[in-house]
Amino acid sequence: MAADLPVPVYTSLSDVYPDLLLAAKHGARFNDLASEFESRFGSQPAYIARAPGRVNLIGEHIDYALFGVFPAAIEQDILIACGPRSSSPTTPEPSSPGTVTAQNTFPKYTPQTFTPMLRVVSQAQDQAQDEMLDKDVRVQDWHLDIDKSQLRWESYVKAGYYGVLNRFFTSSDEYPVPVNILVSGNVPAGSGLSSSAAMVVASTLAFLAVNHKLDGVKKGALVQMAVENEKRVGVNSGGMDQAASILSTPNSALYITFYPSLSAELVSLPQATKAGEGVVLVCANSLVVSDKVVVTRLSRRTDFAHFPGAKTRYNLRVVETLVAARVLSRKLNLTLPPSSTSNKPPTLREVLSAYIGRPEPIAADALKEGLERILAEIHVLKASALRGEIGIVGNEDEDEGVTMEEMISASGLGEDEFKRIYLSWVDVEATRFQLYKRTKHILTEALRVLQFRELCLASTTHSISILPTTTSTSSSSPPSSSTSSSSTSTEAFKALGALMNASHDSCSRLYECSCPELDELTQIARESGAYGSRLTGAGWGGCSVSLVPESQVDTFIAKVRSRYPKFRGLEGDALNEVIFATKPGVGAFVFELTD
Ligand code: NG1
Repeated sequence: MAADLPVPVYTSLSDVYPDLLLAAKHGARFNDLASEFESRFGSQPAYIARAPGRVNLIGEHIDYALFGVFPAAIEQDILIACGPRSSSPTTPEPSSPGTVTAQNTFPKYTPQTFTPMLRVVSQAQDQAQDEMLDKDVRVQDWHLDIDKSQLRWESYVKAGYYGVLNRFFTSSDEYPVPVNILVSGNVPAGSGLSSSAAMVVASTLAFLAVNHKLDGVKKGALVQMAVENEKRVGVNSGGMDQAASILSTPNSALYITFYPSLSAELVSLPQATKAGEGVVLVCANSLVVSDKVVVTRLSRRTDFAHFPGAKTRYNLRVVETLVAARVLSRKLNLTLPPSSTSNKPPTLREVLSAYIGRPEPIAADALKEGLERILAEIHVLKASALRGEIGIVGNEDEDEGVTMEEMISASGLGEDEFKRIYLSWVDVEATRFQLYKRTKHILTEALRVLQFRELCLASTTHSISILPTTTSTSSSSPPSSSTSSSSTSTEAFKALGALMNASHDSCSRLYECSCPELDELTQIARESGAYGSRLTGAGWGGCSVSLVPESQVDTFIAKVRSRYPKFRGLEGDALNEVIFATKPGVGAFVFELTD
């Protein structure tokens, strides 16, 4: 299983990119970074850690409801060159162990120097540790100041370092080396392509490598570390972004599930039946900055007051879907596991589990069937139904939602308890809460992800499990969808495209996480030859992803460029930065420089 594979360390890029053109292109980037490092720090870097961004093909806003998602690594990545810092006239020996001098090739990110501090753990912990641990184990932990109230580029570097320090430098006679690092990369920031996860993964890898701690570190363990590390920046990330960055392999997407535990499966997109009939993913940046991005980068739990989008966007959706899960379980008389009823509110995935009534892990076919059945019952969440009005009015788009009072009453909780469970950790603002529309999006989107996976499996016949998996993700069971394995690849691509389009429409109409520009961009993409097009990531701005016939990429990009107003007049690199083709790419690795 790939989770058990070691993190790859290469000394030649042709081992990573067998395609000569690709190897040459990336070789030039690695060389440039190494030369720049040498000119800034006076010596060659020892390693370059590399972690890609990701695009989510389908499965939006359902990871926090614990439903499976379908991302893939993109070619764009973050590179971190690093080397132990030795004394020289320009860089005198630092006084403290583990001091980091961090620079970025982008001039707007100013150089930073920071030193981790050893902090004595509390008395109680101290005693407990004394009893449990050998004398030579440190009863202090490492601390780095990470400012969660601002977006600072070095916070992501520190987040990666933090985990390495506290996991690998626990012995009292071992200290991290002083390090120089130089960060570069081409994952567009704040566009839904997970530049932050790529930064944290690359940083974690760089500090492991430069401290000679990479031996024996497996990919699965690195995912867990990177998820924990990213939380240091205040992101309660579900693991989608880090798993995609680390576990991806070329030409495969990942089906990642979170319940009952994190698991991932490699699934290839359908292969072309004839040469030249394959597909690529085209990412296009709407050039609208998502307000949400700022918010989740800081924290989903604190400090929202000064980011107005938080109250009405991402965090509001999280609250609406959690409350909807409780109300639905009550309306359907479901018994939820005790663990999910008190301080940890149940998610819609847990409600579905109780509804299906089988022990977890539940296989994909049973999940699909359960989703189809429960969808026929969610009208109980409509505002009119919750108010007990006779004769349900309006279609789903017109459901007006419920007031705070109506929502509390539907939850069956007292006001204080409701606020403690659902609102004490987040600040949201709405006059109406949309329980029905949000639930309909989440459940139909979860179904679309399963259908998408099935279509891919039908045309590729096998999948590989790469983390400890549930039976639902490790099976290679034949799909039961209407597309048979004898379908042509074009039919499969059309069916995948239709699911992507339906996903976007649901995001736009039911989840209301699109924006006029993303709606326009995806519409233009569909009219310019894409099999399907949708927003990717949180939405409210950022990127779209389109499934495009490989042979038509240039025409497609030219058409989108001429029609999407914000792209008009862009040429060369400026255009390549906002719209680019990518295929599921290779996951994170370390490049070791040899003399
Ligand atoms: P982006 O904004 O693309 O990083 C965010 C969340 C994901 C997921 C998507 C919506 C973070 C770090 N990531 O993605 O977990 O919820 O929105 O599908 O907040």
